[in-house]
Amino acid sequence: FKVTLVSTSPIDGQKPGTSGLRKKVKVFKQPNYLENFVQATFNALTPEKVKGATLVVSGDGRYYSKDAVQIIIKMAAANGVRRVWVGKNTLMSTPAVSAVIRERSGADGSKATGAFILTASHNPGGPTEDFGIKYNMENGGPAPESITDKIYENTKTIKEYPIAEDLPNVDISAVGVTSFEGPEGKFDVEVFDSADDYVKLMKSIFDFESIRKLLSSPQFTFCYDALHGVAGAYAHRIFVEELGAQESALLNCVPKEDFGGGHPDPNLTYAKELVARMGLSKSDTGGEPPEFGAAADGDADRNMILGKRFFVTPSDSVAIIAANAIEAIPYFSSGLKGVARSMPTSAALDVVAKSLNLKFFEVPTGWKFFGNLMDAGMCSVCGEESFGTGSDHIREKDGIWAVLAWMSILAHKNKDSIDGDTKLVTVEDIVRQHWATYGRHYYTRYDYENVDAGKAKELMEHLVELQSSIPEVNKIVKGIRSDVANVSSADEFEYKDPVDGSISKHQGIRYLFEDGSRLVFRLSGTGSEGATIRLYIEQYEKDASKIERESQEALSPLVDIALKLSKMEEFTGRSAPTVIT
Ligand code: VG1
Ligand code: CO
Repeated sequence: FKVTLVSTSPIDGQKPGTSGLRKKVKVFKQPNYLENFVQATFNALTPEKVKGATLVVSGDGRYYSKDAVQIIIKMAAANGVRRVWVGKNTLMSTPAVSAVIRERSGADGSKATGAFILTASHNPGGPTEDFGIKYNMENGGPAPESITDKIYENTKTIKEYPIAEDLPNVDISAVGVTSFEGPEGKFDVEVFDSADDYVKLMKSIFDFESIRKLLSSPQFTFCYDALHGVAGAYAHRIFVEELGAQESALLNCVPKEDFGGGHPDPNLTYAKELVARMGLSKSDTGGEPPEFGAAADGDADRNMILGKRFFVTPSDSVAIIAANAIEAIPYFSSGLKGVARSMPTSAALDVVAKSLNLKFFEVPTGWKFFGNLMDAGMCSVCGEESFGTGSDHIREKDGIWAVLAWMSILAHKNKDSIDGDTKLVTVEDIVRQHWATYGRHYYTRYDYENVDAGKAKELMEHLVELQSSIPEVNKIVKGIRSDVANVSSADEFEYKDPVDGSISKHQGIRYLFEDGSRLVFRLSGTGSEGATIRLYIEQYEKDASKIERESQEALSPLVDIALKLSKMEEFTGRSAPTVIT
């Protein structure tokens, strides 16, 4: 193939957000839009990560992925990349990409040093919906801010990019290697099924035999909903073939370019079918719900964990996994190096860390901040309130890992009773037992999606301004509800990375109450249009007689305060959030 140099000019708005660049497909389809961003990324990397390197290019298979893969292959070839690894039909979950970078060796011993992940995660897909791209580094984790800042700077000055225009499109539906000869030598594209690598990794972490036994018990029933995301490409292999679950346990497990028209976000609002099956919706499906249910997002890095008629908050989930990991999961049997959560995630994990005497870290929202801690051997288990849970087996959150972690805990708790007629220890039992031991963190998140960006900014500014006088804040708070604790401090969260010393500012506005309650306000960094305001509300209850309340009811005084303090309706014109999780 030949290399052509195409001249281009900068395009506005290519700043990567919390997890890469996410825009409407029609934006990505503009001339040079994808090309500029890809070249800006190549130019942000050190030369040896490009010339002669091995790169992974794949994603959740959403609409436009097939075109994008071919463009990136041609640009990689022209930039002197030695080989590109592609998942069959462009499919590779975000955690699988991370695993492939870390674990996979090519036939000649080659290792990948980075990846372009093509996904907009939990955002809907299709011609009128979202596409996205992000770059992951040699450790398998998302590019740190130092790199994403450089990428953004490069998008503002880009003048040209090289591309191998005459390189024929590679058939990505067939496994195998295609070789080309370019000006700088050989260039290979290898298409493979990443499920093999991923299954192998999961088997090295969990005791599949004990999970198999759990699944074979007639008392234990299970349901997994991939919401037509890429998790479906792994679910059959793992849950049915390896662990013996019934085919009927899999819902929406055929990956689709448009996620079947749905919103591939595993929460109580969007995972409707699963929620109904689990007996958690008004339109109950009738039959007896399964004992355990779980769902994934588009790129399979998120998870929702459900018991029969029971919802596990993601903040509780990571705390419960951390509390049980050493006993229930072989990978952790020698101990946890530390645990970490994102700032808005509830403090349930903090309580576990304290009681087990574990190192603990609070980082800004977004998985990229956990990677440094893990690389430095300081963190084993981490999670976010946004249905993300994971460990240092890779450098991304991992939806299927979380399900296997819960299955392992269930298997462990039931190891003596599974064959007999002792009553099954359920998901709900495990959570209630956890609350009884550690106290309960009532928690909810209100999302105001697609609000006017200017108004959202004003609301945030208003909240920052208020923070200059805590007595004034308390006067307002007491005027709204006299039955809540005082606000003891308020700030904008700032993080200093303990490994590299880098500082991330403006990571969310916090109001901290004397009794441990918190209100947090953030603007989302993953939307593709307008602004999304996220409001996180949390209240800690240690008193065992008060841990059984209904969450929205327990939190209603704090919700009231948050809405009035922020003048939510005044600024946004919204009387209710779009989504409550
Ligand atoms: C959201 C979540 C954050 C998560 C991020 C990426 O970001 O809040 O916790 O890490 O999505 O998840 P934001 O900036 O919109 O609040 V995913 O599954 O999109 O890779
Ligand atoms: Co995701």
